[in-house]
Amino acid sequence: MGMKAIGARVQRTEDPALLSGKGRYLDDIALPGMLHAAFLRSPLAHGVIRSIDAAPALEMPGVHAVLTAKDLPEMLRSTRLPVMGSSPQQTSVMTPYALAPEEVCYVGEPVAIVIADSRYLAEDAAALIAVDYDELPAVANCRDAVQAGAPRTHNGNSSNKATNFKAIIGDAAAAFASAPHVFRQDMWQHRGCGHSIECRGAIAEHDTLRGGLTLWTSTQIPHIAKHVLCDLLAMDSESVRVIAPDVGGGFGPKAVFYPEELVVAVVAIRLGRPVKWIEDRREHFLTAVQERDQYWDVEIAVNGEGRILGVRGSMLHDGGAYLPWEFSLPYIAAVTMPGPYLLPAYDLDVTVAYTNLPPASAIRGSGRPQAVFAMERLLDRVARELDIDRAELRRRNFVQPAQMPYPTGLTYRDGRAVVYDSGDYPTTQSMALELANYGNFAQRQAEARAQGRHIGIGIANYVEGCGVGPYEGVSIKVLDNGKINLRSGATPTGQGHKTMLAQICAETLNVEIEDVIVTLGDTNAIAMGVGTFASRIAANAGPSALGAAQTVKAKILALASRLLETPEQDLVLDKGRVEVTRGNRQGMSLGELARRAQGSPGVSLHRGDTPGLEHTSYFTPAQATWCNGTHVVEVEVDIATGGVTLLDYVVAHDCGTVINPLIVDGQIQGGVAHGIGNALLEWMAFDPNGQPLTTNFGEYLLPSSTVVPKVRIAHLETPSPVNPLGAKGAGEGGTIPAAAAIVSAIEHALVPFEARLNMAPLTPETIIKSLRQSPNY
Ligand code: MCN
Repeated sequence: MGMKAIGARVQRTEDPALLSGKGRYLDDIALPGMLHAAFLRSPLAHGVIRSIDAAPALEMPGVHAVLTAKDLPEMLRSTRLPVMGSSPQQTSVMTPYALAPEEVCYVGEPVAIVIADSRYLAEDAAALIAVDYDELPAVANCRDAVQAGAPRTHNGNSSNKATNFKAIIGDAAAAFASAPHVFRQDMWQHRGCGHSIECRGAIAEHDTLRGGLTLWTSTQIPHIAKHVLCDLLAMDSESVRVIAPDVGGGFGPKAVFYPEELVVAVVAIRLGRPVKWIEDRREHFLTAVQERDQYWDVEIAVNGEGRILGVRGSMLHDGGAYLPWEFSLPYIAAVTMPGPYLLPAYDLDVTVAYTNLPPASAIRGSGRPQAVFAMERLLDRVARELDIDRAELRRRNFVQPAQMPYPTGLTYRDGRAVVYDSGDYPTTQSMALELANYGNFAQRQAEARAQGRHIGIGIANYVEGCGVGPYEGVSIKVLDNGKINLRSGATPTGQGHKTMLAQICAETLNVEIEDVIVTLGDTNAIAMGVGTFASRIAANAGPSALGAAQTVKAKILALASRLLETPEQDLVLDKGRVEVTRGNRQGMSLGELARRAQGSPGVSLHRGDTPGLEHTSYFTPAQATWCNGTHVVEVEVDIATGGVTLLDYVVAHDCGTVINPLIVDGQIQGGVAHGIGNALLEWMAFDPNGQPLTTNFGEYLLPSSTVVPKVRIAHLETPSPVNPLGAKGAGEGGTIPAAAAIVSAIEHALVPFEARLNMAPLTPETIIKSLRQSPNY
């Protein structure tokens, strides 16, 4: 009998080691002769470097080198880092140099690296380097950046606008001209960071005999990192190996290859000794990518029943000083805005502005939380103005399951149509409402109000184009001892990929999950890989694991059939053995078969056979697959303090075939925690000169266990037709609509005060400020 592992609540096999201190994170790695690095960083948000005097640092005992931009190889002095996933030549936007050669464009930009016997010495020496800057005016807000006469964020740039584009469906002007109701709203979400437990870090070792470079880095994208290193160091791909050891969280910021990773590699090659750099939390606040600053000014046109006729307006995106993933975030936001709703007309004008703030790139959700916030806040406005229940209004506007696959009318940047592959949005919402007891909330609210308590309920729906290509691969090999080796470019940062991939392999080959040995996050493990972001691993590596395991199974059965002189249909693969189902059930173990498949010296293999029981499969999806969900949240607002308590949090979620419900539940719970931070707490503040004001966890608040409720989760499984597993993504759906749902709930709690809340995070001060505008307060 086959074992059922796909869909089972399998405990994560990686956890016992990680939870008992046996994980191997970057800082656990110590190499013989290893030196330590510290970076000297710009104290200015914008300035020109006049001179650097590193002599006092170099004179310090224990200091081995100080490198500034002019000490780097010529290529790195003149070449900016590539946009992720492209080659350097394709870079059309501002990206950083390895070390700032002349101009610094945000506080924290690396200016020099010091290498010493210890990190302590390196830090002390860095403090001795004298840099003479000419300070230039800084732009600390994207709204300021696009004003006429604003100072330039980068010398030589003719404009602070990085790009301007439109997202268009149908004829918005016509839709608005004849619309019975039009409501306009501006909205804003503020900057935060990912704040994984483990900050960034890199160790580089140059093997002087082999000429090879190994970079251990706390990254989500080892294969992309390898490409960048090969390009910028002019090394061939056989000479560079990138390894992500255990990674203590990524959340987006580790899906960028940073200058520090490159510079650490350069010095390791230069000095012929391994070099380690571990980012501290303050550096993480200053220099890891951040996002969410977007200003939306949009209006919605609806008919008398609240059916959407069109949405139009503008969005301004803060790109920060550099754009490591070019315009991905604002594009994703623009394409996500229609959500699960029928939107006949749409005209969004998007501007991306540079500022003198840390570079903006994906944080869990990647532009989608802002778009969902904009759409859901507009719908709440319509519901209020037309006095329609918020859930009912949404129900009237859903794309229906029978309309799938549904082309939204939008296109991606490469011209391909945006098509929702599958999903049942009305059912997802109904499941959430039922679980949340939405039907009798009015009664509960009335009772609470009678007691002087202000409770409210909020709803938000989302769709997410996830599982994007181009591919992710999986190699599966039967080892001589019968165990199975699985290798992939998937690079977990907490998602449980080892368990998930082992489940698929174990079910297909009918072996125990523990017998699948998984190697991930190492460019030597598999030739090609892409990495972990965009909730793409389940939908890319998952089908690859299935494909590779199915091919290996076919090889096993074909070989066993020949060796056992039995037709394949009379064989069964079970518990690591192939057995004949009839007679004396003779058979062979997988280990014996693996050895036979490798052949013997001098003996020809069977004609047409390839040696070994192994196969590599790269699944290449034809398009993104679209997961969806509904969040319903209940809050209580203390109108004296502006404090918000989350009383209940419900998520109904559809990520297609759920490979491991335990992991998906964990992903949703963690994602919601992240969304709660975005909704209520996480505020990366800068002064008007671009100086960061929140650089520790006393100033920048993360949600703790006392804030985050246990999320109650319902699963709907609408399998995706895009991949043979039917899987869609689950890694970001917890975060994407959270701020929209929570702000909706707070506004609902404050209906007696007619509070209008259109930004996140909503701090107690903001809530009180809004309440004070009410004559009822
Ligand atoms: N899964 C499943 N069935 C599905 C979909 C997913 O069982 N149909 C499970 C799989 O086990 C998979 C996990 O959920 O390992 C997440 O899968 P997927 O949605 O494909 O997301 P990725 O593996 O590509 O992970 C990336 C995603 C992103 S973009 C961010 S940001 C994020 C996240 O995952 N960062 C995380 N989850 C995180 N979780 C932790 N603990 N730490 C982070 O840094």
